[in-house]
Amino acid sequence: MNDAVRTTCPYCGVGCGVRVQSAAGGWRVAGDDDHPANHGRLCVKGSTLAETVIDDTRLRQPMMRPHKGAAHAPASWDAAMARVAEGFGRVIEAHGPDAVAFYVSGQLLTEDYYVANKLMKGFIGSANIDTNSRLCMSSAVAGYTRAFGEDVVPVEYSDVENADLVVLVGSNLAWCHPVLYQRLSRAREARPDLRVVNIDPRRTATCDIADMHLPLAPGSDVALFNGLLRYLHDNDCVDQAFVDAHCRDSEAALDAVARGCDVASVARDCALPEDAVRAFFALFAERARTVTLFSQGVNQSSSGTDKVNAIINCHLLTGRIGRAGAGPFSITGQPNAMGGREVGGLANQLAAHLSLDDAAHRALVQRFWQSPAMAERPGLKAVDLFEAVHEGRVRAIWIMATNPLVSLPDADRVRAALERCDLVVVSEAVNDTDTLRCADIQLPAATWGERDGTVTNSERVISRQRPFRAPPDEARPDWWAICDLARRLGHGDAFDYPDAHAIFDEHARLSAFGNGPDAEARRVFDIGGLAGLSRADYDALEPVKWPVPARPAPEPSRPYGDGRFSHPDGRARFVPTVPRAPANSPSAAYPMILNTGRVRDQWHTMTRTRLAPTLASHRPEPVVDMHPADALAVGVQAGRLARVSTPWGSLVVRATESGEMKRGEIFVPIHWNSQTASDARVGALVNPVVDPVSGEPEFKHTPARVTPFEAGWFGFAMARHAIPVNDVPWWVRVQGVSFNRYELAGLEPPADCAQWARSLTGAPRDADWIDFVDAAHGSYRAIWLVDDRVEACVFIAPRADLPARNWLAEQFGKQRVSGADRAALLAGEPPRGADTGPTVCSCFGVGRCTIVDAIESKGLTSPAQVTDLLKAGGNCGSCLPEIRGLISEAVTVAE
Ligand SMILES: Nc1nc2c(c(=O)[nH]1)N[C@H]1C(S)=C(S)[C@@H](COP(=O)(O)OP(=O)(O)OC[C@H]3O[C@@H](n4cnc5c(=O)[nH]c(N)nc54)[C@H](O)[C@@H]3O)O[C@H]1N2
Ligand SMILES: Nc1nc2c(c(=O)[nH]1)N[C@H]1C(S)=C(S)[C@@H](COP(=O)(O)OP(=O)(O)OC[C@H]3O[C@@H](n4cnc5c(=O)[nH]c(N)nc54)[C@H](O)[C@@H]3O)O[C@H]1N2
Ligand code: SF4
Ligand SMILES: [Mo]
Repeated sequence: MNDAVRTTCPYCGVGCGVRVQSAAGGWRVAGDDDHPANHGRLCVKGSTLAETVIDDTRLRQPMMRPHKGAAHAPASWDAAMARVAEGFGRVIEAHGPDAVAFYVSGQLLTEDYYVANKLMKGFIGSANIDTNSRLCMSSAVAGYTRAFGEDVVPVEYSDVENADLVVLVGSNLAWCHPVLYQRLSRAREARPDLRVVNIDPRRTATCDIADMHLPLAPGSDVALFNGLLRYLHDNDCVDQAFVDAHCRDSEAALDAVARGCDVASVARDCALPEDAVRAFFALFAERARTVTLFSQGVNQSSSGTDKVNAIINCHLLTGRIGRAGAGPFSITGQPNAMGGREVGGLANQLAAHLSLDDAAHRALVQRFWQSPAMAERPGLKAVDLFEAVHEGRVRAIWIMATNPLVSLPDADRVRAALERCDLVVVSEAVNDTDTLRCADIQLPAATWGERDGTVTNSERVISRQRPFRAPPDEARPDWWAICDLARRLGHGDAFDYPDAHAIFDEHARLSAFGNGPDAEARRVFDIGGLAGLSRADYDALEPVKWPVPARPAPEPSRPYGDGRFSHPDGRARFVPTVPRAPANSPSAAYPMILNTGRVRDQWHTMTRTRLAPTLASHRPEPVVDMHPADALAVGVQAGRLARVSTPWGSLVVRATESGEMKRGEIFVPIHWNSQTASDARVGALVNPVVDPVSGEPEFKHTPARVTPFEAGWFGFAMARHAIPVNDVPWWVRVQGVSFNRYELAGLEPPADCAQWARSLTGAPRDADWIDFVDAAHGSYRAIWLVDDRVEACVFIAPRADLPARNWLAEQFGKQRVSGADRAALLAGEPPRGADTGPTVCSCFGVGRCTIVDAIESKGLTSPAQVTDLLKAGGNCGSCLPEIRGLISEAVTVAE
């Protein structure tokens, strides 16, 4: 790939390098062998990026509506920005700077993020800029800051590989950070002595490489790590020299765990067997090279910040920090979550790791920016921000690169808030999202493939995102639109950037301003060495890990490798932590605990991943996953529909029993929204309670109830064209290669199925329409052919067990269907052996039945043999846990 453009994947915080090249009719995306995060590897989401570069679904010009409820009409950028500036200006003048807000995203590039933050905090003079990172790792930011005096992640990917023990806490690494998971998995194969412990109430795919799984009671992590702290203390694992020289407040933290934190109490509080707790503690005690890698099971909790500090306390006590193979590692979710932290994107931060609470820091930044109006105090955190919009305290808001109507807790209240807000501006890449529907002004953003700038991944590696195509029509970079508002508000001089490079240069200079070993505002984040790059050097910038000070240290410096932390006295702080139960406990009315999170092949609110047919095949539908005994108790059957209700909202999805759930706990994925399903926006159900320190919502723990949804009929339709399903009571849309699939259900079956199906699919009267009414079973099947090619098919039945979709999908790939296929189509039964089953390996499209057949007929006993024979698992490896599961199922059956 000589002429390939080197850029980075727009999905997760692993931050893999990709190479993009034009190919027949589109693009070819491959892993970048030279990128330190992935060394050429990609997961299935990265590998299928080319499928998502589609102009049809893009927002391609600014749109405005004259008033709420009116239709959006195209506008010029000039007219749209004039209205944004007029609206913001009017509100600021009448109600002050705190009556306006930006709500931004860890999916902005650092350059976009920097100017948004500069405009709000230094020129509008308010700190009402918060980001979706509030929902993501703000607890980690708060925990690191309390402990170290600065938000610094002192771990890198090689530490995960070089550790002797990796403790995963609240992280489904196999699905959410697949390339790092593969690196860990290979390290474990190379060094069988490396141990992995997975701490998660669910038995996730990540358990595949875990030597030990602790399915603790939801929310009980502080109790577990407090117990560990006491155990380490009682069993002589204290690195006293380190604690004495580099820490403070160890006594207070140890005092806090002196009572009630013995193994027996911990086991009770975490609902774990005593032996398991003891075995984990002993493992941790004996292995000096320990990385504790944590994610949303820790952060998204009303005690998230304490969970983080309970973990860090154990690392400080044992001196396992600032050394190779050891440290507390908050893995970031979004591609530029780390860049957002650098520019101070949260409402309680200032740029360049400076503190908004510190007058000297504010003065420093004001000097650097030459700003007229610095924010004096922290702004509103995400949940409070939208509450303020609801109350009318914030009257104009600009939302960028995030979809809060889907991703915030109590999301219906967020919709109500936006509906009553004077001015809602939304910058989006696509032309339909729940949030965009509420916008008064829609601004078309350039997105991945078009944007130019930098991102920083979980291990602090800054990489370039480079464009390989022009933005469609009027789409423009976010930084450009922000600077345009700044100009219109009278701050043109400070926002006169010709390009992203100029912004990066200023960001790099600010990081070095007042910084240095003995400077007034010393901090680890320093990329002064990247200031003054020429445009050509910036364009050619290789991935680089910060800090990058102007005068580089002789050795690449590992944060806190010298034991000097960022607090003014150079010492890290132990933070005493006391376990707290989650905010709301299950009750008689809401007896279950609703946990929410991700599936392997979808990204957030699906605006990009929903376009890739390959990604739709692994988990095509939203589900509620539950324990079979709970399902039985509430009268819900796997494969049928269930209603999940909480005090905040409800949804209806198919029930499933993956075997991963404990009794009393249910799991619903976060991805589906009003564009992809009639009734599956789980954000509407989530309790809006937040952690008192970080303001991060408790997404993993809402009391809930599950009841059967008594559908009178089930069905599905597949069609080459989009069909209007909005009048069908329940539907889910799934993207196929050359068709759309709609799963359907309702209460009363249609009176005349044929007429209903024809009108649904839009088939003309004289269509080649073949159908079959099975009166005995109350089912109906129809196929519509155009020139012997399948145009659409519809199946309706009183039961949920409808024909296999995968085989039918293949018929859409054929130019002509044969006579035998026609008969099979109508029967809804594939010819024997033709059904490959639900997809397991998305990369090579290998189905469950194919794999099970091979395992059984060839007697395969390892995933490697399956890969050799069928390729499955041979690319990204994300499906290896499932393949291993199928092998062990086959063995169990054979036994
Ligand atoms: N495929 C995919 N990958 C992604 C994303 C995506 O949308 N799709 N999003 C990215 C983003 S932004 C993020 S933030 C990351 C998130 O990555 P992860 O945090 O790994 O993913 P989640 O599924 O949100 O939650 C992780 C686990 O926390 C567990 N958990 C729930 N409650 C508790 C608890 O009380 N204690 C403990 N110890 N565990 C608990 C859940 O059961 C779940 O398995 O993923 C990133 N990667
Ligand atoms: N229930 C529940 N809710 C959660 C979570 C959970 O675990 N459970 N996790 C939370 C977490 S960790 C996160 S990170 C959030 C994520 O939630 P969101 O940030 O709301 O999700 P995305 O779908 O990533 O939204 C990004 C939007 O930006 C648009 N976009 C893409 N590129 C660009 C661009 O260049 N410019 C602009 N202006 N727009 C662009 C996309 O089309 C998309 O609409 O969800 C949070 N919500
Ligand atoms: S692990 Fe997958 S989603 Fe994450 S950056 Fe790499 S290729 Fe992209
Ligand atoms: Mo996230």
